[in-house]
Amino acid sequence: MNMFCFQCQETLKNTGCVMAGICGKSADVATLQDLLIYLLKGISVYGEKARKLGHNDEEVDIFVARGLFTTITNVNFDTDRLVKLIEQAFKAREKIENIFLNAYKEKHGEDFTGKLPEPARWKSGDGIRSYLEKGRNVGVLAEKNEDIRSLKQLLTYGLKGIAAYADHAYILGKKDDSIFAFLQEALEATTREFITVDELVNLVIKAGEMGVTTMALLDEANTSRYGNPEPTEVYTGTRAKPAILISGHDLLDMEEILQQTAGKGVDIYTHGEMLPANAYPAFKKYDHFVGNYGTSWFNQQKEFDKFNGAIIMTTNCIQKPKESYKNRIFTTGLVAWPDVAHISDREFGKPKDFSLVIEKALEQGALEEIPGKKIMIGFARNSLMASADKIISAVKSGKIKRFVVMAGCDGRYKNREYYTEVAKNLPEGTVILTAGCAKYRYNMLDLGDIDGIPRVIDAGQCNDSYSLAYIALQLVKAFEADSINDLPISFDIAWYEQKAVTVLLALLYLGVKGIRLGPTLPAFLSPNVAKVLVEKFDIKLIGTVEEDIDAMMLGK
Ligand code: SF4
Ligand code: SF3
Repeated sequence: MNMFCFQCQETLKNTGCVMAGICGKSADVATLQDLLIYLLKGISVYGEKARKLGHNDEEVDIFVARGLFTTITNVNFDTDRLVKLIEQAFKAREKIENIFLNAYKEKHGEDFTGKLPEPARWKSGDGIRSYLEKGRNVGVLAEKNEDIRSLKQLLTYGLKGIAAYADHAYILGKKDDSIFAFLQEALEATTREFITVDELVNLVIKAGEMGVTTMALLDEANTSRYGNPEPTEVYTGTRAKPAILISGHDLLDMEEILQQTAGKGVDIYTHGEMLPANAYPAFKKYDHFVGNYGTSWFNQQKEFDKFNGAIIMTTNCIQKPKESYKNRIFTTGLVAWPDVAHISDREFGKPKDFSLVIEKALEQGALEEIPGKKIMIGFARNSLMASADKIISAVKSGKIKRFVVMAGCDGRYKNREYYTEVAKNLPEGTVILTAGCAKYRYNMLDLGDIDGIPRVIDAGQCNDSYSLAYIALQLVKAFEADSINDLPISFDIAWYEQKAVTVLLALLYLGVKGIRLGPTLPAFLSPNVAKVLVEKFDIKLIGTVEEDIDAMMLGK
């Protein structure tokens, strides 16, 4: 075994990647990521203690969040960058250790002499060799108790999603200290030798609560800066002009690229999870913002190969670039692939400099013109609320019989055809609510509308699942129901990476029962932990299309 990782839905044989990742992650990258997480735990040991004494350090707080985000599936594949992050982690640990020790001495009048867990103490030899050696012993399997391991990983993956959303909000100038505090409280808890199953379950539910808080914060960050998404028809073809394709979730990158390309004769298209950018008023005003090209992440090799322009990846999910486009794809932010040009971070108060990407787009010349259809997007919280009366009366009159939430991620395997078939075969009177890249399984189908309400309501990125939860809670009020479970809503969620774990935990925290999850249950759920989730929340694995549709229509 060279490595062990089972954090995503496509893990080898639904047990764990052991030689290299199915995602393309090398054993070294996986091992360095394990060491980085280990050091983040060490930082959090001090961070949590310092906070209890009224101290924290914002640089350390955001470093912990970014460290977690870096290890999400399909973000960072570059050993050099991970080595740098590990070096920074040692520095951050030292910084927060000193803050804690000083605060302790100030409060107690003596030095701290308590015992600290190993991640807070371990010192390395220099360089990658010693990192790899240590990383091999501190990964997932270091925890021997299967159920504790399962809960610790479920918690850690929930934290990764929270961290990613918190970082997106932070980049846009919004922060909430309770989120940073929780990331460190929970990471510290995973270092405790005698932590119980109950304590971990409570932390997992709290991660769901913090997931809601963080998605709400990001929603506020996005909408306060770019306006509320509006129902928008998005063109999916291409025009014969030089162009840049933007993928990922980072809206500030989107904004800056639109600004820097204005009047340069370069068109802008979104890909994957950037599609929702087309619905924001602040972006729609640009004439050179043409629409969306392509589908979800796993099709990128095929789709980028055919897209003749420059491409930029702002968050996950990057795949191994093919030679045909390796010289015209760029990464930025936390995304990294060895030997792929990287656009550096912002210097304080200044935008990123995307001129290399723009030059590349111009150098490439015009795209081939390919006609495409138009798809409707932009049904986030605000625009859904604007149609609330219409939706409520359609439910009361029986025209809408059921909502099916089909949010989450897309993935490469054939069993995901299930979601296309469910969408195609749901009876009239059903409305699909979606967010995340899962939508690409059915957003090109012509499913029509119900009195002007589209049968696929697309709220946006995976973090915009917040809008779906928000609207469900508004319907609870409108129908004077006791909970979401009393509404005609079913949940048929697709997961792939760790942000979807956060969304799932958020739904559990909101009390949603009977969620269908697929295309497989997470490999990191031990039989006992899976049993708890089934007993407490009635979570179920997807079945056949027919059985599931019949059951959902009966509210089961
Ligand atoms: Fe395997 Fe997924 Fe981990 Fe990649 S992220 S190594 S595919 S489990
Ligand atoms: Fe998709 Fe990667 Fe999860 Fe944000 S782009 S949903 S998989």
